[in-house]
Amino acid sequence: QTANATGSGKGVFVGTVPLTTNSTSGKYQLKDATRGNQYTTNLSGRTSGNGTLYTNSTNTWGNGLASNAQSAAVDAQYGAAVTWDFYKATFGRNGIRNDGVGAYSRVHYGKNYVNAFWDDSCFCMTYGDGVSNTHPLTELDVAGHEMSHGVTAATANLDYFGESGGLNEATSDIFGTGVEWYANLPANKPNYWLGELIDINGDGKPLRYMDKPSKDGTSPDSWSSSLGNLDVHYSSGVANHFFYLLSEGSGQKTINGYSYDSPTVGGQSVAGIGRDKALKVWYRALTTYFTSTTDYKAARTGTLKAAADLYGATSTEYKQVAAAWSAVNVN
Ligand code: ASN
Ligand code: ZN
Repeated sequence: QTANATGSGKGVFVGTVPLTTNSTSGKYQLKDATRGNQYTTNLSGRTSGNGTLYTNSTNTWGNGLASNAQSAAVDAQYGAAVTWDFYKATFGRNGIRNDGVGAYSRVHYGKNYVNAFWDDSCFCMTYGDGVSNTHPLTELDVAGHEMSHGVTAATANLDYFGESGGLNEATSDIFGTGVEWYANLPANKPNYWLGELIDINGDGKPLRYMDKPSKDGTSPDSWSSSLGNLDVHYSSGVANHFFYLLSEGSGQKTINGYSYDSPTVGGQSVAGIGRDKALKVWYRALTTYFTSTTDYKAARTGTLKAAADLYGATSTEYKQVAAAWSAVNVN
């Protein structure tokens, strides 16, 4: 006899959150039958295999410290749950493949592994424990980023190199950030930066900045003809910047306690249409117009078509999509 139960977890980054779990023969499993049976396993430092499903005698998980092996699992399981809810609530999408099937998460991958990744072949995401095995990569925007690679694979399937690769990466950053805003956790105030809590470079700084990608020291703020030569995690910056501008508009802003000063090409001004509409434009473009070989020029065309479908070809939304692309030199 298996039943849904409401537990409570304390993650490394999410703080204290509710978790839907399985109650079965006197114990609990970190598995969520209300969201496609998504579950989380412990790899205990291994780099292969499915890992061991987390079980517990009580329905209270983790203690917020990375030294407790359940804490990163709470982040991962909660991240998968909120990502599921974000796609459902924002786009009406029923899971990564829109088929109601959940993905699973594996934590404690390898030793001192400073990355996280999605793998379509296992339909799962995997998190390392970071430097000294004490900085797990389980932040919410990372979870949303990795799961969104699964959505891209199931839809436009953007090739993971050149400009299409940058658009693939940006899609994961855009929806990963969308997940963070959707969850709106006190322990993880939403913002337009990626990985701001995980200290991935050991300097306390975020991994990427959507408002001004060049703040990472490498990503360009606007398009040039050599963009496609960059690693996809840098060529993504131009689309991330487009998304920030379309959501919030150009100029100096303080949002939720975070300060942004987003540069634009030629001083092009952009009036933000709000994050929710910007997300819907990107999602419709991804699922309707983008293909494996879409480049930045085609992304402009595809998002304009999406905006015309959603809001009309004479709408403010349509005009601001055009303005935001022009502001990052995509014409
Ligand atoms: N964490 C990285 C990403 O999702 C892994 C990779 O390089 N593909 O982009
Ligand atoms: Zn990625």
